[in-house]
Amino acid sequence: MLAGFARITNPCDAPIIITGARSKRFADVSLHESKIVDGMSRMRAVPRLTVPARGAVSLQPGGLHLMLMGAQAPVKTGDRVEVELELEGGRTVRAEWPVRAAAR
Ligand SMILES: [Cu+2]
Repeated sequence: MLAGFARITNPCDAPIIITGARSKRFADVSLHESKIVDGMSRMRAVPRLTVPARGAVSLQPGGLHLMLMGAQAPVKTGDRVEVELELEGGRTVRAEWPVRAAAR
């Protein structure tokens, strides 16, 4: 299981809405948000993520992140994982994420 973090910027005059994500290298990719509930970190799925017009959204530890599950092959530090973000309206945006060692 891997988590993906990034800053997503939207240079357009209209908001963009991310409705999903996929990667050839993982069986399942989803948007999650971590929240502290009763002192415990909990994750929930985020079905729609709005990136405001001329704004940005940060995927970061303890907050929004991409959850990558079911790797088709072992993923090593230094690999680059290609992820496609699905946008409302049917467009997709491709991004490449370098794999880093997990913080412990
Ligand atoms: Cu998660």
